[in-house]
Amino acid sequence: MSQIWDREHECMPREELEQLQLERLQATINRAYKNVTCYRNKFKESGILPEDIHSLADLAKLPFTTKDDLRVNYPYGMFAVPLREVVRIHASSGTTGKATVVGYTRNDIKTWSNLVARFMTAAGVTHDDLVQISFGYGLFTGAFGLHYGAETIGASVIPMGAGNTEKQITIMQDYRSTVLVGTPSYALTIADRMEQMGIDPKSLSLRVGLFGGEPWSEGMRRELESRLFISATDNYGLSEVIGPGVAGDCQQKSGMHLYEDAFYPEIIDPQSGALLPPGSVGELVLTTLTKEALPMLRYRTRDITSLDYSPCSCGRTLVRMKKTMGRTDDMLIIKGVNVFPSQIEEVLFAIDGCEPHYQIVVDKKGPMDLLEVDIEVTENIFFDEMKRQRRFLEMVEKKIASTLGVGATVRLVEPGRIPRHEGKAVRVVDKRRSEE
Ligand code: DLL
Repeated sequence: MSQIWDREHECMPREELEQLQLERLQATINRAYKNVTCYRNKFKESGILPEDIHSLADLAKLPFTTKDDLRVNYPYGMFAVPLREVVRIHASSGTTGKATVVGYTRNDIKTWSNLVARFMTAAGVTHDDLVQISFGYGLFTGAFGLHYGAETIGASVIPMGAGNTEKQITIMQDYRSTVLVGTPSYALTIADRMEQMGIDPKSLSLRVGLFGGEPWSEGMRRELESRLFISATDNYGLSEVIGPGVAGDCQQKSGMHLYEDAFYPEIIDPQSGALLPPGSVGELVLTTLTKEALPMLRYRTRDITSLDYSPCSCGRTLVRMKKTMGRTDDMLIIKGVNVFPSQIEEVLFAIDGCEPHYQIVVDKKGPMDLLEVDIEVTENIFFDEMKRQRRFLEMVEKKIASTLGVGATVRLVEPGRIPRHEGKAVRVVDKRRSEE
C-alpha cells in the first residue's frame, strides 16, 4: 500500500458525514454508558439517557469530560473494555499535573495507525520515504503513533527516538532520511546544530517535516522550511483522545483537516462552556466516534483554536482546524489582558536580528504582573554598541506592546542562552506559580 487517502471519508458530502457521525456517536454513547461508571453517573446527574441523543445537536446536552475525570479514575477507571482486551497503554505527558493513562484495543491501534497514515499521506509522505522519528519512544504517544502510521503507508521507519542531536544528523546523512518527525522546537535545535557542524541542509535528502506535539507559529514554519529545505507540516492530537492523528495539514497548509469520521469537534467558550457558532475562536471539545478502549465524550482539550468549514482546494471536505493559539492553561493574564506565548512568538519571528529562541518570564511585583521576554539575538546585535542595542530593544518592546495590548520588558541574551528541549519546549517560566 503506498498511500492512505481515504477518499470515502475525507471527501464525503457533509450531509452523509453527519449521518455517519450520528450513527457512530450513538454507538459510542451507548458503550460508554454501559461500561464506564463515570459516564453513567454523569448522565444520571444531568437527567439524560443515551436514547435522548437523537441528533448531533443533542450532544450539547451532555456534560463535559475533563482531565480531572481521568485523574480521579486513575489509572484504568475510564476504560470501557476489560484490561484483557487492551493491547497498549500510553500516558499523557503530564505537563499539567499527574499524567493520565490511556489504553488501546487491537482495533484502536488499527484505527490510530490509519489516522496517522492519513495525515502523513495528506502531507505528501509515500512508501518511498525514509521516516526518521525523533520523538521519544515510551509512554508518550508521539513516537509510536507516527511509527505505526509510517509503517501502514509502507514507508521505511528509522526509530531514532529523541535526543543525541549530532547522531540524528549523522543518521539523516547516512541513511538519507527524507522525512523528519518531531516537535517543531526540536527540529529547530537540529537545524542549529547542523549549522554549527557546518553541514549544508541542501546536501541532505530531507523533504518533509511532520511536526506536532506543541503549539508553533507560521513564523516558525517559515524558519524551519527555509533552514531545512523541507515542507514543514503541522499535525495535532492528544493522548486522551488518541494521540497524534486527530488533525493534520494537507499540502495547502491552510489549516489542519480534522478527521471528523473519527472525532466530533465543538468549539466552546472556555469560561461559560457555551457552544460557539462556526468560525468562532474558543476551546476545542472532542468526542471520539470509533474508539473502543477509551471513549471520550465531549472532552475539553483546553486548546484554543477555530474551525473552518469552507472547502479546501485539496478536495478534502473535512473541517480545517487553525493552528492552536495554545492551551487555556498556558494563557497568561497580564494586567487583565489575555496573552498567549504564540502571539509573542509571531511578533519575534517577524523581526530581523531575533533568533528563533525565546522564553517568557512572568513575575509579580506587589499586586503588579510583570511580563519579561528573553530573546536570543544575533551576535552582531548582542555585541553591538549600547545605543544601537537600546534602539533595537525599544523597537521590539513597541511591537510586542502594540500586538498584545500590554507592555513587556525585553531582555537580549546571547545565542545559546535559552535552554533547548528535545521534546516539548517550555516557553513560559511563571514565577508567580512557583511561589504559591
Ligand atoms: O502531544 C500527541 C501528539 C504527539 C500530537 C505528536 C502530535 C504529534 P499529549 O502529550 O497528550 O499528546 O499532549 C497533547 O499537546 O492538547 C496540545 O496542547 C498540544 N499539541 C499537540 N499537538 C499540537 C499541535 C500529544 N500540532 C497536547 N499544535 C494538546 C499545538 C499541540 N499544540
